[in-house]
Amino acid sequence: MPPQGQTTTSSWVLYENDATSEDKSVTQVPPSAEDRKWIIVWRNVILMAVLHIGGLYGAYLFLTKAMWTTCFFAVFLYICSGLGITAGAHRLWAHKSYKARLPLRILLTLFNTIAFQDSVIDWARDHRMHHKYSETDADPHNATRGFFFSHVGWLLVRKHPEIKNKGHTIDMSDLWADPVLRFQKKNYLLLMPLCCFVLPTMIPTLWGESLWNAYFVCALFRYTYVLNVTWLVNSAAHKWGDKPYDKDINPVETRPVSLVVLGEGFHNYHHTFPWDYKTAELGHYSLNLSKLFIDTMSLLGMAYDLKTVSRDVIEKRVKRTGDGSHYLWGWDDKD
Ligand code: ST9
Ligand code: ZN
Ligand code: ZN
Repeated sequence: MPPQGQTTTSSWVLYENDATSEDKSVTQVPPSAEDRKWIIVWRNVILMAVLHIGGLYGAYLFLTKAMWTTCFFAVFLYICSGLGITAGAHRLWAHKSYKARLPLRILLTLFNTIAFQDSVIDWARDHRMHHKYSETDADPHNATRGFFFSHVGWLLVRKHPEIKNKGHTIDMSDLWADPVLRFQKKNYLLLMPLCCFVLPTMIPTLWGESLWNAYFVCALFRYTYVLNVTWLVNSAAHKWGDKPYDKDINPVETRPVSLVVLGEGFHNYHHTFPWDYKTAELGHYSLNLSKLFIDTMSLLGMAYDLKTVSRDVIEKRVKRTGDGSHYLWGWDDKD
């Protein structure tokens, strides 16, 4: 059952197809200037350090010693677990930018558990806070606290009290209503180690790989890699790039990031129109594998009610708040 305080209604518009709503009142709270306390959680610091050392060693084995089938499997797990975050936790559950039938919800929950970024319900709660209170103390990875904090530092310290103070304004009742997500959350401490570490280590032994190589390549390297590219959306994509849709916010468009995060690097667009299932205006498949996945699922009848934004609405917004880098001002309309 949802914990108390998680079922309040709110008027936020982050996942509704409310293309006319450009009410920024909820996102324009000025960043707090107070000095923030860093209450370091040493257990997390040590685990992250050990994970990254193991991940780097796994990268070395990936490049030098592992069987090609093992490397292929690691890339396969990267794509699957990545989709569990992009097409699952992010576009389906945090933003409700499309709807999914039960088999797809089960598949995406499995993929999401391989990614080990905590349960979908916890992930989506933080992410809804990130959009609603963007770049303030109530944003869990507030990018105004610097690159390191928004990348990984926020997972190494206690959360700012504002997150807990304002947390009750986020309605999570829709996700608590999904039995698949309730099952994942309830059994997370059993399912996550199995999906993220144990099975990725066991499966490559079927084609003769050593447990050692399989563990470091398919579990530690693949997991560390996916974590870091995901975190780039919070750090780099809030820092370096163009702002064709809204020059008054920090999120930017970054194609290099988009390539490795399966289409999630068009972050200025995404923060301007969060309910678009493409998380990008154009959504060319080469830079947006998640869109290819959702479109394929839609053809198979597994995904439906895909939300998007009309070109007219985008153009008006670009002209009103863009920084002038949009192709409407001469940029070549190609990916
Ligand atoms: C990870 C997540 O890495 C990464 C997320 C990235 C998001 C990116 C988004 C960008 C867009 C999408 C792009 C995708 C691209 C993907 C590409 C793939 C190829 N609202 O947390 P606690 C309250 S996870 C409301 O313990 P502490 C609540 O009452 C990595 N309330 O705070 C809560 O209790 P409960 C693996 C909230 O003690 C209570 O506070 N995981 C909210 O300060 C306590 O919460 C880890 O490393 C909220 N948002 O601890 C675990 N939040 O939960 C790391 C909290 O019972 N985390 N409350 O309701 C931790 O250890 C701890 O959370 C902590 C803070 C130490 C960081
Ligand atoms: Zn963001
Ligand atoms: Zn989002």
